[in-house]
Amino acid sequence: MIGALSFNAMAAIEVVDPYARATPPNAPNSAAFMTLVNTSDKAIALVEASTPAAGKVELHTHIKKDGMMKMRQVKEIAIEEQSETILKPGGLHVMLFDLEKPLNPGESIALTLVFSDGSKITQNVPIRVIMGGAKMKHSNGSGQ
Ligand SMILES: [Cu+2]
Repeated sequence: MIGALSFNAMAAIEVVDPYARATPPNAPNSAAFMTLVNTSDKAIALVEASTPAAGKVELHTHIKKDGMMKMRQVKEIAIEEQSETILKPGGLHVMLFDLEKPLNPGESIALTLVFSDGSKITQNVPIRVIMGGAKMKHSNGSGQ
């Protein structure tokens, strides 16, 4: 029975219900969200993400500072063993800078996620309208 051994090596992380925020015509940035499920018995971290739809992709979180929610770049997003980490509006997210074109609801983008165990997942991420998050601002944007 050759071949059964390595099958699970790439499946330690499962990407559940991914989605990206739809943008108005001139918005340069957006974000992607999802639930990352770690089915393995060791902690794994999301360390990198990329998509052809954006010029630059970063991993971000929100922190509350002086009563204001601010975004901050993080080196990695940890997913503990036998656990899940939720990326959602107002929390952890995959930040998409310098969009190639507006993200239209009903379309999707290809998002590649790289994990600390060396595995890589490329996922089709549907674009959705997300209410209530339009006030997100970045201090390190291009200013346009
Ligand atoms: Cu962000």
